[in-house]
Amino acid sequence: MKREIKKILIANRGEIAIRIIRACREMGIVSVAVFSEADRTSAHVRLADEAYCVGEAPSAKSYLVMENIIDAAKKSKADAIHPGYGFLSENDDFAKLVRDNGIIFIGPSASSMAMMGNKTEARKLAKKCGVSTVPGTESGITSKEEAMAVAKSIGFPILIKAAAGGGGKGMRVVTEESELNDAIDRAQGEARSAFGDDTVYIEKYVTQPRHIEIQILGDEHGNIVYLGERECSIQRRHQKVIEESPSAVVSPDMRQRMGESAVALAREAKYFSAGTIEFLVDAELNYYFLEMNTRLQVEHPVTEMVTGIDLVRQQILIASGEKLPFNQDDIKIDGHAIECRIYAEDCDNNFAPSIGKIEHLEPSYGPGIREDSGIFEGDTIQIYYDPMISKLAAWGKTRGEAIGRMRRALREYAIVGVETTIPFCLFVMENKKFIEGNFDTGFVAQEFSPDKLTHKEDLIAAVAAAVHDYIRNRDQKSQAIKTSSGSTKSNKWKWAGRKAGIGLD
Ligand code: MV4
Repeated sequence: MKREIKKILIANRGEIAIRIIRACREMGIVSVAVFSEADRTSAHVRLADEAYCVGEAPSAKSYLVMENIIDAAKKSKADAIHPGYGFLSENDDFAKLVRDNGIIFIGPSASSMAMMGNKTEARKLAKKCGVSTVPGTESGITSKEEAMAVAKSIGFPILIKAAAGGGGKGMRVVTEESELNDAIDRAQGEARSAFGDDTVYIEKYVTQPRHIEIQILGDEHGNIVYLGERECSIQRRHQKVIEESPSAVVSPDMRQRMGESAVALAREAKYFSAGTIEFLVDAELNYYFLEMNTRLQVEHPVTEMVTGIDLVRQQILIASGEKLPFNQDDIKIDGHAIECRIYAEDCDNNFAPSIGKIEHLEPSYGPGIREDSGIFEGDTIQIYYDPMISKLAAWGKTRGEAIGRMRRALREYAIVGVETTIPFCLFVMENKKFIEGNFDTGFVAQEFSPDKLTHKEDLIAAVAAAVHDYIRNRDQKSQAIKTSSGSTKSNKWKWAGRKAGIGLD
């Protein structure tokens, strides 16, 4: 069935709202923003064609209030709602409510979302269609005796997970028998308070895994394709920081096997729209189904850069009832893309949120660089929402070229007013293990400490040295500038001086 989409309400904020507005504009579709009282002057509101206030600053009183979003869609006469990621994007009740109100939901069916939202149901579905899962319980555990029997048969260490969870919430590693009962009580308590459902299940604990996920696209006519993988192992406390495509360890054969597993699972769930199937990959490159995300993901740009396919445009076309315009054979992976998430956090101070006004903003451009930003100079970063303010991505013909471009772009980037994770991203891009492709989800814990960051004190000392030498040398037309330690590091110190607005030529 063909449905015409002329106007889309975007039930989100920040960079992803802007990403969707851009797709709308390219397709001749009118965009409608929603905003909380704290976001009245935010970038997504300024870029949309129309905007409606949906409530007070806290998300629970605005972006998460389904009725307010529906009201705004009706007032604006939007044909469709795009939920972005986070907020209501994986809420099957919301998808149903949208459709019950005669509005197109740009995403999968409510039943696919509900199926994948329950982690034990998703695991069962994976097993049913022959996709490997980590050894463990079939469903939620019903007694401690059952849990002990399963744990003994698969062997410690094991991991207790919440059936309603995902993203690491309510997880507990158990290394020996004596800890099991206590760990179950705690995991159930955590699951109850976080999700209102204390069902927990058990899996064998895979040590030092990689997190690799497959992007899929499906239409409402049963066509499903995979668009390669994304390597997402560089995480900090279950928060992804760097993603890339392709993964340094995935061969064409492994990509095909993982891709076909992902498509089999999506087919079983009668899935349409964009979706992601997450896998754990062990040291021997065995892969195990972890969970499925039924939304557009933060890291979708790296897939777009290596496939040339606009995922948001495809989501919109799929929602209007169109068939996918390509098949599996048409999809080719070209080159390599890396994304760095820029958070307004202080990586020198345990990644504490950094709020305040963006006094000065100097983004990076140039060959192979894409930025999906949610902020403009003069904007204020507030406490209410996710601290991710922008995503910087680099494409290269090879992984090495992409890393080189990313390093250059991170060094060019200047944000004054809030602290950001740019120095952390630069640390990763300069790390030997990262460059070799030799890392897993333990990377940040094992490799990172704040003393490995290029220190702000270094920059201040550099500026001081540059000023000193500038004054001393201004009549001598000297190009080389001496540092306080006496070594000649012309470019670096000149660069530091320029960053501080001091001309040195
Ligand atoms: C695991 C695991 C090891 N073994 N499951 C964390 C988030 C959630 N989606 C699943 N997670 C894990 N599940 C088994 N059986 C290790 C993790 C894990 C992890 C996974 C992906 C990325 C980062 C991670 C960091 C710590 C633990």
